[in-house]
Amino acid sequence: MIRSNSFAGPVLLSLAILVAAICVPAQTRAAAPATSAAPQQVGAAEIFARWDTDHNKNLSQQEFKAGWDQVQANMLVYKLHENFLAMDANKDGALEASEYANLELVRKAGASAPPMSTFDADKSQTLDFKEYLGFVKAMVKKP
Ligand SMILES: [Ca+2]
Ligand SMILES: [Ca+2]
Ligand SMILES: [Ca+2]
Repeated sequence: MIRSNSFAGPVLLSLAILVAAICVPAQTRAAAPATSAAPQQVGAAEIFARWDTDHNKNLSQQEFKAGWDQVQANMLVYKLHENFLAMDANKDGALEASEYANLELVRKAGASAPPMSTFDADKSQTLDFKEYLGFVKAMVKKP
């Protein structure tokens, strides 16, 4: 039973589903010492417990925000990864110059877009996902 303040209820439940979908629960599963029955259910209760960092069975606004921010961050990485895969036209797991040039952020920036080499940390002439994240971070940073 979740009977805390306004945040709980259906919102939390849909969040739980969202989080369960995003986070591969490998770590949590390894940590949990095999609770007899359903081993792979990441339920609302578990999410709640994870977010309730001071374990008072109540989500403070701060705890909620921290948890929510995490979800947002996960979502963002998830979306960026989808975008990365979509832009990887030849499906080799990296973006080369021609694919880089097609990125929306690059096209929008036009002539002022930094060359791909700026973000190619390992000088492979391609951007892997990690380098791509660096690129996105740099490009969306508001001046
Ligand atoms: Ca709490
Ligand atoms: Ca590619
Ligand atoms: Ca690279």
